[in-house]
Amino acid sequence: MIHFYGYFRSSCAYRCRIAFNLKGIEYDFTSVHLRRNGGEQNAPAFRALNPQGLVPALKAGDFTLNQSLAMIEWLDDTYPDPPFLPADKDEKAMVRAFAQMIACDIHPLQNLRVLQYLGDAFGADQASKDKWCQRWLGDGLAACEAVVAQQDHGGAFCFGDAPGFADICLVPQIFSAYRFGVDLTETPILTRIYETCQDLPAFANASPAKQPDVET
Ligand SMILES: N[C@@H](CCC(=O)N[C@@H](CS)C(=O)NCC(=O)O)C(=O)O
Repeated sequence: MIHFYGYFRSSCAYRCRIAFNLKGIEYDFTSVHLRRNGGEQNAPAFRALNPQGLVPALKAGDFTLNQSLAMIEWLDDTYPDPPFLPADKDEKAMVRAFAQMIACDIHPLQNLRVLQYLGDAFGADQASKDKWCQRWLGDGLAACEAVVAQQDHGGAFCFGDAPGFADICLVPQIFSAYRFGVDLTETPILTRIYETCQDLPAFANASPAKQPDVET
């Protein structure tokens, strides 16, 4: 049985929950509270699992893994059906590039430790932090919209007619964008894909509100 360490509000954990659900894989879950006691992700026991002190992390027998994109690809390799990536090498690279736009270039700027540091080191209040997120998420998602628009878009999802790696990364990022008050009027394709995904149980059941550790 796979053991998954996450947190209801973590968008990287949200990606993995969608991936588990799409594959129909059950897992044991431990909640790592990112704010309690200075952040449980910083406790030595969790750092032994992931020295970065970030969720998610995964354990399968003696095998441990961090980094949500690596985890999603590991799941895809371990349980190939349904596939998350196209077979064609060029298309596969494009989907990975899209996922990395979100995971490498957008998400890190909204991360809890970054926002905490803006407050601690520069005195940024909540309104300033929201403005920071709106700036970087807005810019990043505008670029994602342009990439998806280049697909000559008739498909229901980012790259075609089945949900995959790109959609797994997109949905939590749009969720965060709503949370931080990002103006999404200029990203109609992405928001349409987000809404389409909400109708699928694999995505809907992965939402933060449905997790056992949710807090209101
Ligand atoms: N690139 C990593 C990022 C992981 C990450 O930043 N996780 C966030 C939650 S989404 C976290 O644990 N933040 C805790 C902190 O900032 O202290 C991944 O994709 O797994």
